[in-house]
Formats: sequence, C-alpha cells, structure tokens
Amino acid sequence: MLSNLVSRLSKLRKTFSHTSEASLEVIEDVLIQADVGVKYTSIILQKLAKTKSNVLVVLKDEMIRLLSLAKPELEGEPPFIIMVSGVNGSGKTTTVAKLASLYSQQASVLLVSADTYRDAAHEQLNIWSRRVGVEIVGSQKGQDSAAVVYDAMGKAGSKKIEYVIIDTAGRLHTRTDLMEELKKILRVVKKFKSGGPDHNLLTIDATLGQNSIQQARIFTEGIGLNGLILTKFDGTAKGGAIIPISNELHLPVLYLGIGEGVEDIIEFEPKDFVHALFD
Ligand SMILES: Nc1nc2c(ncn2[C@@H]2O[C@H](COP(=O)(O)OP(=O)(O)OP(=O)(O)O)[C@@H](O)[C@H]2O)c(=O)[nH]1
Ligand SMILES: [Mg+2]
Repeated sequence: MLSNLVSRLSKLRKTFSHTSEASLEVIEDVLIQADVGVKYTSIILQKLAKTKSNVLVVLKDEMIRLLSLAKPELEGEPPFIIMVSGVNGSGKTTTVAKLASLYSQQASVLLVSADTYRDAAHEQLNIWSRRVGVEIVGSQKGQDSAAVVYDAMGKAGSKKIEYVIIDTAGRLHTRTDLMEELKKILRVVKKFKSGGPDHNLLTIDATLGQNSIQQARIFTEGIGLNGLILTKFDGTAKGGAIIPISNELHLPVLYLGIGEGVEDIIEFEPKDFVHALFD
C-alpha cells in the first residue's frame, strides 16, 4: 500500500524532495509550491523557527498533526450508507466503484445510481458494477433520484446488504435547485437511518489545489458532509492543498484517489501519507 502511494505521489514527492536542504527558506518555498497556502505555511514555519530539534522531523510531525482530523466511524447496525457528492467530473462515479471494490472484499455491497441527470450515467455505473461484481440499483435519465434511493434502501433492508454506496449527479455548488435535490435524497436516507448517511462524502479534484475550498464550503453548508475524498492525487504537484482544504472545511480526508483503475484508492492515514512524501 505504502509503496503504491509513494509511486503515485511522484509529482508531489518531487516538490518535497527539496526539503532535504532543510533551510527554512527552502521549506517555505516547497510548501507554497505544493499549495499548502500562506496561512498553513506560516503556521508550520513558526513551529520550525522555534524548534531545537531536527527541522525535518518537526515538519513531518506538524504536517501529520494538521492532517489528523477525527474520522466518522462506521459503527452500529448495517447497512452502512455512503453517499458521494461533488462537482461535475470530480471523480464521484469512479470513486463509488473503487469503494464498492474495497468493501466487497469483506462484505455485501449495493451500488446506487442516483445520477439521473447525465446521459448514460447509469450505464457507466452498470459497467463498474459488473466489473467489480456487486449488485446495483439502476435508474433512468430524468427519474426522481430520491425515489431511486428509496428503492435501494428498501432492497438493502430486505437483502441484508451491509454497504449501500450512492453515486449522485455532478453539480455546481451554485445550482441551488440541485443542492435541494441532494437534501431530498438525504431526507429519504433518514427515513431508513435517522442519522442519515454514515459517510456523507464530497469528492474534490486534487489537481485544483486550494481553488476548490470555496465550492466545497457551499456543499458543506448545504448538506452537512462528514468527510472528503481527494481524487486525482496521482496527477498533481499541488497536493499540499490537502492541508488547507481539510482544515478550512473542518473535515477529515477519508480516502485518496490515486489513479483511474478500480484498485486506485487508498484509505487516508496522515502518517503514511506524510512519510510517503519524504522517505
Ligand atoms: N488520474 C486519475 N483520474 C481519475 C481519478 N478519479 C477519477 N478520475 C478520472 O476523472 C474522470 C471523471 O471521473 P468520474 O468518476 O466520471 O467523475 P464524476 O464526478 O462521476 O463525473 P460526473 O458524473 O460527470 O459529474 C474520469 O476520466 C476518471 O477516470 C483518480 O484518482 N486519478
Ligand atoms: Mg458520475
């Protein structure tokens, strides 16, 4: 897992390789280049300026600290509901397929196609469900997505499914009508599970760096997320933005997408991640 992460983070690792010089000026440059942002770079540098220990050790510790936000656990009775939202093309459908693959190694999984907007959205998820070998509740374009989720929740109950993973339509954070649609889906989930989805997750395209914070904030305010998935981490040198994104939104990162294949997902562990950047 760690070696996989190391190879997929090559772009970001290249930026961080310069920290071996260990001067504060170089480290500052690296953090800014990696899109850690001015605010968090200065928080980190203040720590480094004060330390009498090895600067690199403190840098790693501080990055780990900034990434260690408490994660929502999957506790209690199944089915566990995982819902994935996000802007268009941020990697939702690929991510739900990856999660289905991950969870289906040990448990029963139902994929739910609640993207009833995009042409062939259902077909895309259908292909994934066959490839991964899990059941799917499909939909038609134009159908009421909340009704699709209602059917899926019923099916999950009667078939004793353990993980229900809901793919939703891509939407810009500015489309209030589409944000209402997500709220409607949430209300349906709450009829079956009063706390709502166990994991209410947003996919964020990591190649956009800090630019996605504002749109993510509007999702957070609209639908009360409890975690993030940063996708396309394999293709970015700006992955340091994971620090401001997670801290500004007060949301833990649960997974990283590190490629287009169904196996290309990694459970986010701050220590492994930071060590993979440096070592
Ligand atoms: N390199 C890389 N590509 C990814 C990753 N995740 C998704 N992609 C690619 O990003 C593109 C969009 O992925 P989708 O999963 O269709 O995104 P989506 O959010 O469902 O898109 P819409 O439903 O249209 O909003 C595809 O070409 C994926 O292969 C990742 O972790 N790494
Ligand atoms: Mg999609």
